[in-house]
Amino acid sequence: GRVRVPTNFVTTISDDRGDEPRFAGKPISDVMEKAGGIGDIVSLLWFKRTLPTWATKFLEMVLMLCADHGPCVSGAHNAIVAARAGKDLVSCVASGMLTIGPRFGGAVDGAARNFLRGKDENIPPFDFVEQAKKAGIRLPGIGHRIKSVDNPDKRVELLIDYARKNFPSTDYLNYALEVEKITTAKSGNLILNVDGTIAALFLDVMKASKMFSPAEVKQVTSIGYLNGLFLLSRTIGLVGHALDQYRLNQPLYRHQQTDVLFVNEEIGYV
Ligand code: Q5B
Repeated sequence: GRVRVPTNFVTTISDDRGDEPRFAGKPISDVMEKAGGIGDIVSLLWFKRTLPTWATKFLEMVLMLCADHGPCVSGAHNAIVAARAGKDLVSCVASGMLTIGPRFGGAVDGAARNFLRGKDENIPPFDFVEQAKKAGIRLPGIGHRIKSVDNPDKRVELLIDYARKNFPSTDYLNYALEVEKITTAKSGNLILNVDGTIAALFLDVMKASKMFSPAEVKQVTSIGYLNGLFLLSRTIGLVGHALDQYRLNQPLYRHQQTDVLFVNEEIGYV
């Protein structure tokens, strides 16, 4: 029979060899005719399937709600400093993106893994919190620097409201909210944060859509899909912050010395 020449690359998401590009096997003219929005494109290129509209709309909500959170968060701050150092747009965005990680915006996958384990293994929320405490772990998806029980995060409220109205079930969200009851009893800022809410709700998407095998759920929560949602969304804000600084012709940033505690072993605090 015919033998394929060995290749150096394997790809499974897109193909540009025909008259028009294909996303997950579908010609883009077809995709454009049927797609309601960017959620359908994420669905095809990341998950290689057509998720139901209630799920693609959820993805779009995440992309819109997380696009920016002001100039003071790590990512925006870095992008602004880089822009003021005269760096090009790609460098500014990369500088901001590189701060996305387990403390900032990149806790989504970790939260999904934890809530998946907690809920599927029927770990009582109190024990779930205690186990993390004993292990000295900060629960991913829990806690916020400025948002709290008294200053709730509107993004979280909007996502929960949408899910309650449109998802067939919200078992993982319900579990995460039980965990939040335990953590907020300890401190008002230990709320289910935006990363944790996205995580719990994406677990609900996978369960309620019945389109993911247990092995796929494991893979989705382990290889970075969900942090990708925050990354994709926040890129919009990072571009915006860099352009804003160029537009305002802001000078090189230098941090105020008075805002630094200089510690020297010989002379002590100054
Ligand atoms: N404690 C977020 O901490 C933050 C605990 C905890 C158990 C926890 C912290 C954390 C997990 C990572 C996470 C996503 C660093 C956050 C985001 C996007 C954003 C950002 C924006 C945007 C805040 C004080 C005491 C200590 C800790 C305990 C804290 N967190 N215990 N589980 N998760 N969360 N990140 O306020 O006894 O005093 O030693 O790491 O989910 O990034 O807008 O800013 O859109 O840009 O700095 O929304 O929660 O508090 O670290 O000083 O801790 O609380 O053990 O206890 P803080 P810390 P103790 S959303």
